[in-house]
Amino acid sequence: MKKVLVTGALGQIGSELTLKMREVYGADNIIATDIRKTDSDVAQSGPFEVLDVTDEKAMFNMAKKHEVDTIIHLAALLSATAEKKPLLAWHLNMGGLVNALETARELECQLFTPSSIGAFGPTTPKDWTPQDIIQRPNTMYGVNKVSGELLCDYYHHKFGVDTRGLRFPGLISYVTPPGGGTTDYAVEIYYEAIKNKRYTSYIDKGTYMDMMYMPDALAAIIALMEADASKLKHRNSFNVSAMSFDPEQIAAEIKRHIPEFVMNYEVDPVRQSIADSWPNTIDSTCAKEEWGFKAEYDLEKMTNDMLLKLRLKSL
Ligand code: AKB
Repeated sequence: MKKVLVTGALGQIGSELTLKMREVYGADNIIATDIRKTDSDVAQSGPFEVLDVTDEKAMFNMAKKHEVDTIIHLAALLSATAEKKPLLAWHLNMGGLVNALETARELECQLFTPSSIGAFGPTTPKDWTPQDIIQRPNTMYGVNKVSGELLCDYYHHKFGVDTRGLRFPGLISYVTPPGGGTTDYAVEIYYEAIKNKRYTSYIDKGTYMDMMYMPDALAAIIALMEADASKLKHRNSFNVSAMSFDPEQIAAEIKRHIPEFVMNYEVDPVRQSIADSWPNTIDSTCAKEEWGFKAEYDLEKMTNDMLLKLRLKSL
């Protein structure tokens, strides 16, 4: 049985992963932490502690106090916010990760941290982007993600830390909205479709990005962490994707359920240029071959579920 410390547990991934892992490993074995406390399910359904991931001693002491053997390090700024506040992003995204890696090294913990399609850049081949390929991102978030991937590999080779990671695409969920990401439009559109039957997209038509429904992302994290280490040729980080679409395609899918739905465009140059620097589609073959990655949801199945769950939530 695992004993896990989760950082950023109130964020988009953390708020669902914490609950899922409590189901799988037992509530008391998942120590949720975040920079603040709320009265959310995450804070109510098991141990919760306030933790600033940039405080190295506090992170080490927290992991030691709870005798954890696994760290899921999620606390980070997303791409659009990181572009607005690049130094804060460096400090939080890199400082937090180094502290998590040092804690994992000293306490011999397994460590997971997410990378992103943002780890690729404008010179990366855009279609079916392979696992191992040029990575020269031109955003602060991308620089953080590539550096993080390299650092995690370094801690594995140099110190034997069992580091594992996934290059996530845009994650879509009806539970906790993302904040400050480039792919957030693909979440907002569902909320607005239910509420106002219209959406103004800040990403232009024809801009393809990889996406994944949250249940597939949670299953992928757990499967990778449980995977037989001897089968892993890669570690940090695996390409994983479930679908790729542009704003027109997601709007068309929503229209099948809400025929009056209207899509408008007001392109945000900052987020558009980030999106333009990312792949159209990434190739998840290595994840499939090395640890059996499989996505259950495509655009149609995800849209059915998102709209159903958001309608139920709004009742
Ligand atoms: C973002 O848009 O910043 C994230 C990501 C793809 O890493 N959702």
